[in-house]
Amino acid sequence: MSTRYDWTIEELKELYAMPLLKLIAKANLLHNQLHEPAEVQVCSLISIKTGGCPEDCKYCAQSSRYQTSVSVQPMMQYEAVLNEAKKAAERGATRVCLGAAWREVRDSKQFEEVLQMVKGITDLGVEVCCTLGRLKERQAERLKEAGLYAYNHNLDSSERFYKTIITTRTYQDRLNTLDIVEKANLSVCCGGILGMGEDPIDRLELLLMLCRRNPHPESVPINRLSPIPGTPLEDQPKVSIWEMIRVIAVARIVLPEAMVRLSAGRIEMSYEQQALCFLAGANSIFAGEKLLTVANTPIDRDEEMFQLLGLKKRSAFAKGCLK
Ligand code: SAM
Ligand code: DTB
Ligand code: SF4
Repeated sequence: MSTRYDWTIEELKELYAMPLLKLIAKANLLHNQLHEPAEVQVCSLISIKTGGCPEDCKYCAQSSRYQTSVSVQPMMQYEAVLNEAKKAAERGATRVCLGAAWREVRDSKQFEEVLQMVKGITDLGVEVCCTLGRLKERQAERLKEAGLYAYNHNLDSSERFYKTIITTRTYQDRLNTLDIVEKANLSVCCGGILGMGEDPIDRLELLLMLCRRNPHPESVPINRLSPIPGTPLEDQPKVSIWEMIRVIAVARIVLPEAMVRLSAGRIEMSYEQQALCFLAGANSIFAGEKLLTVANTPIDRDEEMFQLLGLKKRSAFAKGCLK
């Protein structure tokens, strides 16, 4: 099957509305053809600069607009970051994502430090991804030169719904940054969050936006909102696992070669629920005690799940799919 860039919203709606087991079967067929189904990539997050972000993303613990339990922290030191990355790699992580609560990258001493961290972690033989907010062409090139593998910049939802969640930047700003990332030959990581009060159509419009990009993003994180006390979304009801599975399956079908990452919200999922997500096409998780600021599934539970399901941890820099 050749990669398609001309999906329509009607087609996505049809997929989303399929009987669940049929939808999973369809996604699983593609997943087995294009990926090694027993393999899951383990990623690890390091929040190198936590809190105090000037943006107003309504879901985020790190926005300075909301009173959350997250306090502003100074940027982490090189050694501490490298140590965390080493520990993660020893536990089987083959991708390390460095996050900073910045609106944008500035040409500064801190950026130079990030470049050093990227170099140091890349030398450990793992894929490094950064999520630092908006960035300029030259900054993207410098990250690439330092060895950066991927850049994460989520679109989060449909353009229509995005406006109700974030007012300090536009959807178009996000798309422009994605273009800059792509131009620097960095691998694009772009996904979204479920459970912010959006309609299913918003989730599908996000997927449509992603699968109409040429090339497709190589990495698509699917987050379930982790409601943060103090943020406007603190009381959002939890999105059902069935909705999660449907989104993952549609993502697998329309973005067949991408890594689909089961991201925030895994802590509340049973092994059985996660197994269904893997069957539907998810092939990566974030492991470690914490995501950026919130608690994640305990490490020993993930080890047990890998044992029980007979999963293998994917190696670094493996080609995205078997094709
Ligand atoms: N500041 C950078 C930016 O905006 O691109 C990166 C950091 S941000 C924490 C990365 C992504 O994590 C967000 O785009 C969102 O999809 C996800 N995220 C943030 N807070 C979350 C929450 N409370 N629950 C679920 N996902 C969340
Ligand atoms: C992504 O889409 N999810 C990860 C990663 N990319 C950077 C981050 C999840 C953050 C969850 C909320 C927190 O820890 O504050
Ligand atoms: Fe800042 Fe990123 Fe959080 Fe938005 S999601 S408030 S940009 S750290």
